[in-house]
Amino acid sequence: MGSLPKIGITVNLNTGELLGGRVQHTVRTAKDLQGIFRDEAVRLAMDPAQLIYRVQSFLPAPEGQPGELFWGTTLIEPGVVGDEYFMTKGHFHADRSRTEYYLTFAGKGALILMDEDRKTRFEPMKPGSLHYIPPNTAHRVANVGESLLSFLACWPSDAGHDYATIAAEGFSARLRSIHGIPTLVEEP
Ligand code: PAN
Ligand code: ZN
Repeated sequence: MGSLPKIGITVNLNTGELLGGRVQHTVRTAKDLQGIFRDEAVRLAMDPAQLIYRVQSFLPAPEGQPGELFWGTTLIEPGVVGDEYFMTKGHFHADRSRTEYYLTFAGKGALILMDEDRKTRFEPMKPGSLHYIPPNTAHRVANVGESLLSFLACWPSDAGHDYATIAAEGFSARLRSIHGIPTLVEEP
């Protein structure tokens, strides 16, 4: 593999995939996403091993240590659970002041953002679109296209991940395919 940069990682510019020995891999299948989708019965009827998304990350310091930056590429399969697109769990950063960038490589997506007043909005994602996640903002990504969606994220090493708040309270709105159009629908 020619000459690698010192950290031993290259980015595939078509897909955003990270290549190199220090990349950590996380896989989320249907069985890992209990309570994430609106229609839990549909999720339970799916093959538990159905791949929903993968994360490839480069974490050059212990999580929680201040001053470093982390990189991670997320690859979300196309598909739906009922009328909801395959999507990430979503989280706030444990340190609410910490921000993040997402850069889309491939596919068609939606970055769903909810502030601490529970106001939810989304930004369309397409190859080349750069997104800023402000402080105090929960974030999750849905694949609204028919091919793999991939994006690269960069976030501070002391951001941390608070999944519990979303697990308990969810987002205030869900992105659903209504007549084939991605539409944010307020939760009752
Ligand atoms: C991303 C996310 C990644 C997976 O790297 O962690 O897209 O989403 P979940 O963590 O919600 O499962 C990021 O936002 N890091 O902070
Ligand atoms: Zn994040």
